[in-house]
Amino acid sequence: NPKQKLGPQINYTITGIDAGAGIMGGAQSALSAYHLQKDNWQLQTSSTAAMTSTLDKAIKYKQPIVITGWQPHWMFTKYPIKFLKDPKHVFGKAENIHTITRVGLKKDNPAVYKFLTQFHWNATQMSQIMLKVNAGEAPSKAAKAYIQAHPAQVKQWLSGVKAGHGKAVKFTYVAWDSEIASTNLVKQLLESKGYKVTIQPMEAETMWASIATNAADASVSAWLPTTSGRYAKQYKGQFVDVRANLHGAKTGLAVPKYMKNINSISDLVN
Ligand code: PBE
Repeated sequence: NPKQKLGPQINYTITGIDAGAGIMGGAQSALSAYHLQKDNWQLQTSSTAAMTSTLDKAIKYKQPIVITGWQPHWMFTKYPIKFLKDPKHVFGKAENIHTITRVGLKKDNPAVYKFLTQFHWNATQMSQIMLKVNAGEAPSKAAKAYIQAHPAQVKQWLSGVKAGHGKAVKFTYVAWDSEIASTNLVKQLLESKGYKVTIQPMEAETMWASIATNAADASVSAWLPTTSGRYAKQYKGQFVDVRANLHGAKTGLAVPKYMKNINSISDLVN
């Protein structure tokens, strides 16, 4: 019933993900910036898997739901959902996914560093791996298939990159769907040049710490400037921000498109 107030229908609850995610900090800031706390709106901590499963059920029964949503992610392909407008820019304006390395990598491994300065793609391309992995395919297999299907792009990425002859490279990442796709692709690309690549999933905070302390060489999973902004600030000078490898990422609150009267975070107040 669209005339009914939204809050009571969903217990004033925004369905979120893991507490360590930057988007949860954004959602918490949104609660205060849009004065949602006076109505007792709250942010529920869970996991990406639990959130998307709750979303799946809500959509199935056409029930209202408010989630923490982001792109690139298959939730926007699989479900008819929309971002809520964020006129106060609590979730930032432009967000990109960056490649970062430890400070000494450029000197120790110029070829891999060169490759990292050349590696970039877009959300549509990333989705080709992400959707297959969501459908149950092994990330390494999906990454290999991407490489086979995009020879010209692969040639550019690897242009002038010297062979590794077994040299070890260690990537760290957070096991978000987008980063599972990009990190596995980078692994396959560098392995095709003869590098011995390990990829290690960890919490966001640990990922940044391991780059800053030289425990890992690089990561392609830094969402900046807003989502992981606090880590970039904390470790300023202790990592190298190589480049944005994907432009046009976005985080925010999202709802199913059938919630026609809810288009902005400020609409949650009524
Ligand atoms: N995410 C996916 C992450 C960055 C990538 C939006 C869940 C976060 O909020 O930290």
